[in-house]
Amino acid sequence: MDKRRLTSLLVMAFLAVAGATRAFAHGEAGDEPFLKNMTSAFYDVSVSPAEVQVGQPVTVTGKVKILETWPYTLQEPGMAAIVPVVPGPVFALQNRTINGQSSVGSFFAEKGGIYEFKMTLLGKEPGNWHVHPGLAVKGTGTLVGPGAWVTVQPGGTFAFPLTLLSGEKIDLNTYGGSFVWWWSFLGFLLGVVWMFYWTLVKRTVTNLAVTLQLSPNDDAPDIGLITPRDHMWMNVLAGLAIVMLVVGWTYATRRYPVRWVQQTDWISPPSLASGEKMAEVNASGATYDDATDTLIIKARVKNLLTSEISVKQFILGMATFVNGGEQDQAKAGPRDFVGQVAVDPKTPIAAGETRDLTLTISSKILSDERLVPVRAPQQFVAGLVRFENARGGDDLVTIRTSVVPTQFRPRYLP
Ligand SMILES: [Cu+2]
Repeated sequence: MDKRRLTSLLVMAFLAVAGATRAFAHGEAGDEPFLKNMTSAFYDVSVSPAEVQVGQPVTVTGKVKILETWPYTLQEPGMAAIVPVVPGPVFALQNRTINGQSSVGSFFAEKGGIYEFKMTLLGKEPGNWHVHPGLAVKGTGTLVGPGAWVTVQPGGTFAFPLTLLSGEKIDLNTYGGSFVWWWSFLGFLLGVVWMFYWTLVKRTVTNLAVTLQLSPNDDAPDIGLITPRDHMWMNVLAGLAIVMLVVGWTYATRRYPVRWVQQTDWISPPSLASGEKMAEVNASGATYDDATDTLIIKARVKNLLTSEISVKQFILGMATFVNGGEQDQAKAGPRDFVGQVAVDPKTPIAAGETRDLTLTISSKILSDERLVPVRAPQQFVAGLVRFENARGGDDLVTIRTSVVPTQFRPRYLP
């Protein structure tokens, strides 16, 4: 490579690094829209407090429903786990419950299931981190819920005390750490000696022009390439490696006579009902204006109760749109993922009444989080309409409808 090309490459690499602005969030918008809105709906999510010291807990609570509209192109959900989605091991998961049951590992999940979760995370690394709950589904991947920023302040100390089955109390954060480090280092040392022996002292690698002249099985001791002395030293290194293995096995067997294979703890969480059945909803179509981020859904709602009900929220993937003002929105979840839905007509739906409703959502969240498909062969949105009755009870009804785009935002060209 000539000097000019090298210089321009270096300049480009520098610009790429220097020009990068601080990355917000961590790619939650990256998934295809159908992966968010057709698979699941997260709601009532809370991440608190927003600021802790190292070693202190952050609690993530909320609910997720695996929608009945789960795309047929994906493997059926059967096994899942609620996981914290954070940038790297900056928190440690201390505790997790699904529908009130302690969940060390995964759980058996099903379409239509509602899973109420609670996770306790301990701050490990100081910094400002975006914390999401996620639903990791076997065969599909992790579906990300709404996130909130949490600042972990330096100053505290991180510890993870644990009692083993034997009754021994350990700190998981440091347990066995120095042994693992030094033992690995010993193996590394053997490798380094071998590597330096053949690259610094011998001419095998450094003088490729010479070694290439020889046939593969020629040691060429006459020109001093691989001598009987080299064979002897290599046998010593191989012997040391075997000694290390035998010492390791013997030590492990004598020191830890009780060994148990790593356990998988799967649970079937108790099922959670979505509440009293209040309404039947038939969505008859939707339009999406890409230029103004406006989604309009038409639906026919039948009130099944003997008292009036009203639409409280519309939940779309990781976002919640609230039929209410600032106060109601602040309570609905992490603020960046909460918007407003306008319901027309506004009045509550009377007992037994069937009414045609128009839900209008005009929000940047739709395009920022890519919740509505605009350039896909299947243009669907699915979500939960949340009804509330006069006594504060609620019901979530899954709807699915096709979306017709009314305007496209220009792409590629300014
Ligand atoms: Cu994020």
